[in-house]
Amino acid sequence: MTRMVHVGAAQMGPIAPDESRESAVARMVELLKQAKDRGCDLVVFPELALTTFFPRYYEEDIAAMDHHFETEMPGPALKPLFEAAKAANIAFYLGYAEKTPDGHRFNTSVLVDGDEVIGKYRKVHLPGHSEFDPKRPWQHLEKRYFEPGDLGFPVWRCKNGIMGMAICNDRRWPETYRVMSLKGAELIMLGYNTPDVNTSAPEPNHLRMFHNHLVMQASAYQNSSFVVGVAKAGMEDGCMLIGGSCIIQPSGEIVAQASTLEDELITAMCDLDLARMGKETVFNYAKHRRIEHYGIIASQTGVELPADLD
Ligand code: ING
Repeated sequence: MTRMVHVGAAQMGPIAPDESRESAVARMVELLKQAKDRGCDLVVFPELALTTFFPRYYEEDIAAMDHHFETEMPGPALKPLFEAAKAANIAFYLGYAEKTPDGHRFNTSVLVDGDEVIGKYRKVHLPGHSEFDPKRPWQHLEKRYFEPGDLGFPVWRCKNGIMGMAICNDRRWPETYRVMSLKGAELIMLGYNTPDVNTSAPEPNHLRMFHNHLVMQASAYQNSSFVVGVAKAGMEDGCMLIGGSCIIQPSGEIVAQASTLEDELITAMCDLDLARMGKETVFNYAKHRRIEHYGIIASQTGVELPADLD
């Protein structure tokens, strides 16, 4: 029996700083309705899908950003989304800002199936900086508002497959996908908010989208899994965020890609057994990996020149 999953990538356009959660949720419910009409089984929403990308603003007291955080999942404003997904028998990925009861703040995603939260992930790779940087046109203060994720890279069974989650900058780090594919992941889903301009160093603009797809396509191939990348896109309070949401198959080919910078659903029928060929041949880890040579990947953080390098 083939294991087909009809996947939807629900890209969202800008969320204004003063836009309510109810408004963002209503937009997501509309995208879910479109997904239901197309027969989707799974829908992936963006990173921080309930609010504007608030790490672009500096606050001396980070508690001033607490209105952007969820203290429970689902909170009251989220109920329509959970109910619509359950009624449509659609599992979904939701990115949001999480504040735990003991006061820890994470950039988080949940995997929800049948209105149950079956999985939670907290963003490990936080880009940007923690203090105000006057040189930047916009701040990127994820290291100020969030702690690094403390859950590792878990995977879960969902819709007859083994699925994993990541968030935005995580997609640029090969370790993210490798840990999950070493646990059997066949589909890795992630949301992103990626400014169109690199505020940390001059970079030709075309590279933003090139790197966006490069890292997800290469990682889909090198880990023989589907990768679903979903943007919060468009001009948010004067800051342009790239689109380019896509569904990528284990060959590394993009099978569906968004064409707008707005709320847009793209879908693809994904045969999870397509991941099997790579896992059993070219990327048969058990047969081909030589871990005796990989040690410093996990034991060394930064670059250290070998002693014999003069
Ligand atoms: N955004 C960006 C991302 O990784 C970034 C930050 C962009 C870092 C480009 C490096 C280069 O897509 C988030 N939210 O991580």
